[in-house]
Amino acid sequence: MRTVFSEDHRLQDGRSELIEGQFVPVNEIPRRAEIVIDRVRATQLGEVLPAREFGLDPILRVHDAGLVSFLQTAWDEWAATGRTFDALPHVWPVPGLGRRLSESIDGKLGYYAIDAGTPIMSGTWRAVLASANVALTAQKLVATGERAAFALCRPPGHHAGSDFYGGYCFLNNAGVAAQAFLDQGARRVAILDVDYHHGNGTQQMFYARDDVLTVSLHADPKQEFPYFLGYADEMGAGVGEGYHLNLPLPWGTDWAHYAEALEVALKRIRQYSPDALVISLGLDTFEDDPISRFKLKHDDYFRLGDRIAWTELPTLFVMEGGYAVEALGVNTVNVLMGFEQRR
Ligand code: 6XA
Ligand code: ZN
Repeated sequence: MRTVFSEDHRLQDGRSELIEGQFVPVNEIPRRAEIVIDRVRATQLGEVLPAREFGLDPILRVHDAGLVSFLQTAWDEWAATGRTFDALPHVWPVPGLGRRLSESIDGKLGYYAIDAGTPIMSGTWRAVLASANVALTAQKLVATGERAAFALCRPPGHHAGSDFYGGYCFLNNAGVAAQAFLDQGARRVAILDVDYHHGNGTQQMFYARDDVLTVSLHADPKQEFPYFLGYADEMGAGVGEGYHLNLPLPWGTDWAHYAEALEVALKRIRQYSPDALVISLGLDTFEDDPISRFKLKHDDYFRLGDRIAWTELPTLFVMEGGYAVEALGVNTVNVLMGFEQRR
């Protein structure tokens, strides 16, 4: 399987995020992608390709133009006020406060962000655009006949919706790629999100559609970020009703319990009979992940890859979360190797 990677990910290098009432060093660090690409190269998974450029059109197929232009100019607007620290919001338009787009950068940050954990700095836009291009480059490999490809995206994407960003995500790389499959002739695409956190952005952007099936296994939002979405009773709206499946799982979930939910997910995907499968590949289900509470082990990731290959679908893997950094390369490549060994 070939991997697509861009060095520009390093331009997203935040200083701090708000967790449990404190500003702490960010978890979503450049080293994450470096350790994964090192492991890809060490294991000879396959060739590593650079990202091609696709412009804004494929991004604007699923994202609001206002969000995209905000992300392009946010740092400059922030820096123009004389600030040198990363840009973070501190006030949000909850329903009782109305929803006007302020002229102030502070108003804009709150308008588009869902949290105070997703810093914007001078290189953010370049890193974000490169990450989407990584996904689109790998998508093209699969669309043109490769059985599978790995988009080593950073920053991740699954919390970013059509018109909001957050949860370390700015543009929804998996969503952009899914739409690209459709625009290149696919009739149906499934997205399976195995990140520890619910892929709220992915669900939101396709919620009223039946041409993209979204299936997510994640920590129960009763207990975990993003708290407001990812419940089992969210099944889609309008023609999308029945095309969105959430399988929330409790803290402490190990492979035995995870695997049961995974079978439900994979059967639903097979029944849908998509032309392509996009995997939102988060590895924060690992037992040593510092911000998560599932109990998957190194070898379980081979099993995960093997089960995904069982669908026999053209498959695009898109990197999402995972913060046990030293284990991230091994765990990621274990999934991809498990997939390769089955086919
Ligand atoms: C709250 C945690 C953000 C979750 C990021 C993630 N600051 N999403 O890994 O998949
Ligand atoms: Zn996650």
